[in-house]
Amino acid sequence: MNVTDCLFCRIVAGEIPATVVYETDAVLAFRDIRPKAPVHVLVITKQHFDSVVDLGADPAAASALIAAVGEVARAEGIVEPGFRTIFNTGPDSGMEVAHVHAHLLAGRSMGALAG
Ligand code: D5M
Repeated sequence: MNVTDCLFCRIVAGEIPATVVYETDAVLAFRDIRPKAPVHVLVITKQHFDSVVDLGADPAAASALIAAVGEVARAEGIVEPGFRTIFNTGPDSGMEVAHVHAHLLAGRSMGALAG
């Protein structure tokens, strides 16, 4: 993908507004525009990776993203009672934006993934 066509690259570039809750040189976290829970934050790497599969080839970027998940969770006050973290990948997951992002969902009971 041409990164200039990537929605989240355009948010990183400041071309599209977002409600940013956390930022470092490597990552950006902002509120999801269609929240599925009282707290719904997306954590992305500023560098473009199509998915978590590609992110895994860059340990420094992967580490920065996971560290940011923890920082955002602390800042949002959701470490307790907990939160769900989701990486969608590919069409079967319902992935809409092909720029790696962790969904942080909290503020309600998520229920078990499998019964
Ligand atoms: O999730 C992509 C998520 O991105 C989806 O929950 C909506 C959200 N989204 C789309 N556009 C925006 C903007 N402009 N700001 C904030 N959030 C946005 P996926 O895992 O790809 O299905």
